[in-house]
Amino acid sequence: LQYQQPSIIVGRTDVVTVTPWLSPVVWEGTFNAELLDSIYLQKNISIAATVFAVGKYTMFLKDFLLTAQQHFFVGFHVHMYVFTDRPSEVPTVPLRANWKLFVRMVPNSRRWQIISARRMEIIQTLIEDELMNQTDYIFCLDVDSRFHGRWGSESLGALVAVIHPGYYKDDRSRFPYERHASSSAFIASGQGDFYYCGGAFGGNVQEVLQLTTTCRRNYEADAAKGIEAAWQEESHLNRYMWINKPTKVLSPEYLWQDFKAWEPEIRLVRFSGVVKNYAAIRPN
Ligand code: UD2
Repeated sequence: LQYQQPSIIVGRTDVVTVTPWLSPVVWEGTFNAELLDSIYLQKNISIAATVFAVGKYTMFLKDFLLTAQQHFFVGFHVHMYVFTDRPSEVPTVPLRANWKLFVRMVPNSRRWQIISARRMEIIQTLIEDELMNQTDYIFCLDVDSRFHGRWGSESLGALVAVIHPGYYKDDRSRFPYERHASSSAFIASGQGDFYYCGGAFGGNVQEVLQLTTTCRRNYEADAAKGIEAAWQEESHLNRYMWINKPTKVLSPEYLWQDFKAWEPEIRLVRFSGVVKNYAAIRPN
């Protein structure tokens, strides 16, 4: 493979590309996609992805799946797991040769907070029952989103978190972490690293099993005491990622929001949340 000589002195200087604990932060312009693909394709890895479409959220599946076909791990073995209570509303989309799509039933709930938070438990069970020793990596994604650009092997790591597009320039005292000390998702003002998205995270299946098991246990322990963290499983994920530092951090290119104008450091939006009418689509 012929590729451009890497430089040790010339690179992006407008953004931080490594965390203080020495994990890479992935931005456009920091990696060679062809080189990375050639390394990972030789390993013959498989990637699972989970997406939940419960209730009216099935309306987002078509765009999500169609754009994933174009941009998500193109050339790799991808197993996409769709969890829904309305399997008849899962659209038929033409799949790439090395793609498989699995549709799994999950119950609906009267509260959207529970639908969102229970994803941790369901992903834990999926890994324990089916993916362990079968799949290498897993990414867990929000369905009300679409791909616009490459999301591929540059995102692979043991434990992968995405910087939330809404807070990455803020002081950590302003992050919407859970601030009540009674919750197991608590992070005090003056603590924490970044604010990470609940809508996209991943890693190898062993690490994501640890993450989902811990977040589920903490969420349920809180619920038994009548406590719900400010942003449900996203709060528990943030606490987990603060204690167990991600080994790879994806820039907000990996989960932008369509209502936000691009900032100067954003050269490419790869995946973004669509604008949605919460009142019309959530159960309450
Ligand atoms: C944020 C997070 C989301 C979650 C939530 C807190 C991002 C971009 N989004 O988004 O991941 O942490 O805060 O709970 O970081 N869902 C259904 N049916 C429903 C409701 C939810 O299928 O009726 C699923 C669906 O996959 C959706 C996800 O749960 O993408 C998150 O729900 P949301 O998109 O309504 O949450 P939102 O936008 O507040």
